[in-house]
This record gives sequence, structure tokens and C-alpha cells, in this order.
Amino acid sequence: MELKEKISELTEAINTATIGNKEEQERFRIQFLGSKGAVKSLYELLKSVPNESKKEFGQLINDVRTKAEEKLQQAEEKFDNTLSSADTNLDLTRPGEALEIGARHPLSLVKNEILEIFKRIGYTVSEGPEIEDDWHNFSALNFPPDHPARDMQDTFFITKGDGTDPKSEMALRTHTSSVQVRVMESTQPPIRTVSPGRVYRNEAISARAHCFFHQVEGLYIDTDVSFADLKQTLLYFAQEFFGENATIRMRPSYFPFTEPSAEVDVSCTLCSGKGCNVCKYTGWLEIMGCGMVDPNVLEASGIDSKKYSGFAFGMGIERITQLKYRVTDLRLYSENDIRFLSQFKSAH
Ligand code: 2NL
Repeated sequence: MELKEKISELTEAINTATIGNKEEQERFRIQFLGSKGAVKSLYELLKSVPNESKKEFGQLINDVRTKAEEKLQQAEEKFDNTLSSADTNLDLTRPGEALEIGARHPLSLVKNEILEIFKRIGYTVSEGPEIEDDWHNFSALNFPPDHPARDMQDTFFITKGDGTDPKSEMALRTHTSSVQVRVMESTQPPIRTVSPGRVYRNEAISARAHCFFHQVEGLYIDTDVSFADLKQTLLYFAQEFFGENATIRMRPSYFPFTEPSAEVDVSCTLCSGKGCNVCKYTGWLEIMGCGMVDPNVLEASGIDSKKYSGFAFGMGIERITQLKYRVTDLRLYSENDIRFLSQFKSAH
């Protein structure tokens, strides 16, 4: 068929096409103006027209295209603000798709609960860097130079230091006491602060050990602070967290940064002290360590140990969470298994 005939045939088709709704409008666009449409194929045929006639035929095809575009535009003005059948078939009363609601991580839940308990009796919350220098993590806390915690086997070192300036040796902090050294350096007593955060130990990962875990440490410094103040504060904490029937006991212990030092047990939350397999039939669960801040530690941070005394304590959040939610494998805390995490949705 001659190209001329094809052009007039297409013109006729465009003129007689009826566009009565949005679907027909779209069908028209595809049939005549789409990338595989009739106008496009005319332009393809133009390639084989002799050069001297290209201009004439090109003009004719342009006219057809303009005609189709005008007709489409008229239809668009008419139908674009109307609803297509896809729209009118929408059932607006259908319930939407339910979104999965997230849950806070159990360690965050427990950390927040611990912080709230201490905030209620005047403690501030302090945080600091996870990469620490030797001074804030060890020296200022009365760790002797040959203490085993300073060993490569126990601590992740980042830089080895130049051997002269202890501040040049950097490591991942092994406790959040380093934050409290920073607080003591920058604030004069009275100091009441709790320091939550992630800490690191160079350990093989198993159900009962991990290379990182979380702590809340507390520090209280003022004039005339006594061991009795420490014990009453921790009893208050135990009863707020574990319930008003909780009792505590203290056993002598040792830390480089406190003297005297103690381990703190809470009466078993499951059997109330009668004996069960969680407390191994002792009636007691170990929950933290504590003690009176060693005068060397106060002095290292610029606090007068003749004028001021203080107590400090530290607890592992994983341990407290285990007692509250019966999580018996530490690895669950960092695997982000949705079957584990979604069990805490109602715990807020
Ligand atoms: C534990 C034991 C403890 C401290 C942490 C501390 C901080 C400063 C000075 C003195 Cl700045 N002490 N913190 C004291 C005793 C025990 O933690 O078992 N934590 C998981």
C-alpha cells in the first residue's frame, strides 16, 4: 500500500475513533501515539521514501500526529478528573493491611527502667566514649600497671601507646566507670550519676560470655557518705525493680577502685528465698558489685578525699534482664532474631 494511502487511512481512523471514558482514552493513546503505535510506524516507513519526497511526507505524518495529539488532549481535559473503573471498584471500607509493630530491645527496656529508678532519687544520667584512653579506663581507677585486665587477653586495644604517655594507649572501654572518671574530673561534689552503656571484653562468645555487654554503673559523692547509705540505696533499687518484698545481702569482695567492696545478692525472685533451680537452692541471686570509692580514685580525678567520700556500684544489664525475662543464652541479645525480639511487644 502506498504511504499516502496509509496516511489518509490513519487520519480517517483518528477522526472516527470515539473516546467515551478514561479506558478508551488510554487505549487511543497506545494505539496511535504509543511507542509501538500507528504514528510511530509511519515514521518508520518514511525511512524508505526517496530523499526528494521526504519533506512532503514528513509534513503529512506530522499533521496526522498533531491531529491525534489534539484529540487525546481534548479527551484528557474531559476525563482526567473522573474516576476510572479501577478507582470506582475500590472498596474504601476494606480494612488496611496491618503494619507489624516494632518492640524495644529487652536490654533497652531494662536499662530505661533502671535509669528511671535512680532518676527518681536525684541521679543524673551520664554517657561517654566507647573508645577510651588508658587513664580513664584503668589508671585513674587505681588499676596497678600489671593488673590482668590490662592484658591483651582481656581487653581490646586499639593503639599500643608510645610507652611514655599513658593517654596515648587507646582501648575499647571495659566498664563505664571511665565515664564516671570524666564526670568527677569536670564536676565538684555533690555528684549523683548513673552511667549506662556498652562495654567490651576480649572473650570467646558462648551462651554465658560475650565480647560486649551492657552495664549501668552508679556513683554518689558528697561529704559524710557512708556504707549504710550505699546499702539503703541498693535496697531501694532492689525493691523498686524486683518488688517490695525483695531483700538484699552483701558479701565481701574485691575491686581495684573500691574499698571496702561487696557483691550484692537479691532474694530469689522466683521462689522468694525458699530455694529453686534458678537460685541453685541458695535463695539468692547475684545482681551487682559495689563499694566505697577508693580515696586514690577520688584524688586521681581532683576530688579532695579528706573532705569527700562516696560509693559506687555496677551491674550487668544482661544479667538483670535474664532474671526478669528468663533469657538464658546471652547470644540471643545480639542476633536480632525477630522471634525473640517480638516477644517484648507488650513489655513497654
Ligand atoms: C560489677 C562491679 C562495680 C564500680 C563498679 C566504680 C566507679 C568509680 C569509682 C569506683 Cl568512678 N567504682 N564502679 C564499683 C564497684 C563495682 O561494678 O560487677 N559490675 C558489673
